[in-house]
Amino acid sequence: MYERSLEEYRRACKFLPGGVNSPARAFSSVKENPLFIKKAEGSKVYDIDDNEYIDFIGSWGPMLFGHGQEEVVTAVEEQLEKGTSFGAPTIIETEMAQEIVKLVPSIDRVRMVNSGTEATMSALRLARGYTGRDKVIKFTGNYHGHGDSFLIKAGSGPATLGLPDSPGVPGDLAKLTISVPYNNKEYVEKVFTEQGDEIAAVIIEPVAANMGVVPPKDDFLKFLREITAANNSLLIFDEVITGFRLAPGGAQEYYDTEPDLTCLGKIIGGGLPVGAYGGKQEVMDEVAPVGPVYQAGTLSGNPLAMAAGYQMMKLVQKEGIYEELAEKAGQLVEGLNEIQAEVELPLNINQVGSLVSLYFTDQEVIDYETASTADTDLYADYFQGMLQKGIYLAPSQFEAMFISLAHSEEEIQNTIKAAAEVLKELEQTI
Ligand code: HOZ
Repeated sequence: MYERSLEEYRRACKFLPGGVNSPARAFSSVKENPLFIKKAEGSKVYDIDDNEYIDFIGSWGPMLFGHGQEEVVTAVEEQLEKGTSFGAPTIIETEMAQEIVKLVPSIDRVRMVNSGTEATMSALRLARGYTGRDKVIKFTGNYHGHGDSFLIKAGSGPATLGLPDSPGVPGDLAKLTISVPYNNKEYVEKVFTEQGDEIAAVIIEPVAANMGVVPPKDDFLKFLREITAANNSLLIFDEVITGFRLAPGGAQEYYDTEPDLTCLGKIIGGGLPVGAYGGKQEVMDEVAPVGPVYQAGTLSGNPLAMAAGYQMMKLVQKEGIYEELAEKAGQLVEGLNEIQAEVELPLNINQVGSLVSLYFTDQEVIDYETASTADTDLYADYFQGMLQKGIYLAPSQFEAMFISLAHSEEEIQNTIKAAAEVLKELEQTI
């Protein structure tokens, strides 16, 4: 079924570390070899063995409207004719920025970069430059890309591979990152009481989506807003996943809490490499060339990425799309809940908007500690069973399911049916 993918994987391993360009793509934790994808369309991906799958990875988030969205493809094609990169200002950068500023109220000025990692690294440098402080609070199991200051108790690939702290991160730098349990106010308060005047920023995924999906507790984000303001620290929302996924204004609109800085990526590029960070003018004016905090990039604001992103910014303003996304995800979750009631398996489901996680644990998942109680072997079996039935899930218990507008009701029902069969088979094995 996956012969050609296996062949290509073996060849890739001779030239690429682990055969992949990002560890999250390796299927090691689900005891499989990665599929090599040849094309994608709407809600589907197709591998080089000609297998067709309903795709719930969606390129790890950007494909809010499914693959090959018409306006996005046309805009990229048109831009290709004109040139792929100039290393000079273009009008489309301003237009894109203007849309972001319009949609995300906490952003007055935005700087385009090339990835979510670059956005978070740059936002932290800016927070350090602006406050004149060095320490940062992050949350255990949150993943902010692979910048040195963030590979401390990180979720996503590091959690999947059991490498939450990476060698190569200088110990002296790692000491400046204080890792705190997600959703734990007392812990945050304690850190601020002891070291408040040294904290440049608190960075958070406002909905954690790199240890599976974990919503913030009731007023946790508002609490962070208050405690950072009281201590003259900045609040950074890493909205690389949640930006334009939960609402046009992201998680900050969804939870009505404004950060000082916001990091974006994924959806704002419609599948092209892009990232961005932005915030209030007073803070963003510290960035070069206006201010002294240096950050730059040859391909920043790349015209192809901006052309795609601009169309995405227009599309997310269509009436009713977020309701439709949540409804689709709700149908999936309703189906999974029904299965959960029927099978004797430790299962827990989290959903926020179009982000869903099925955890193999009987504990409510509220942070990394509870997420870690999930049985990753059971997830691996579930993943393999679903794959055989044509459902392409993230190859890790600690990643989200991304529902898109391209998923039809029939595909959602087929996914539920497949999950029921796989989970009932799994029940027999434990
Ligand atoms: N943030 C994504 C995983 N949660 C990125 C995928 C990758 O690291 O390749």
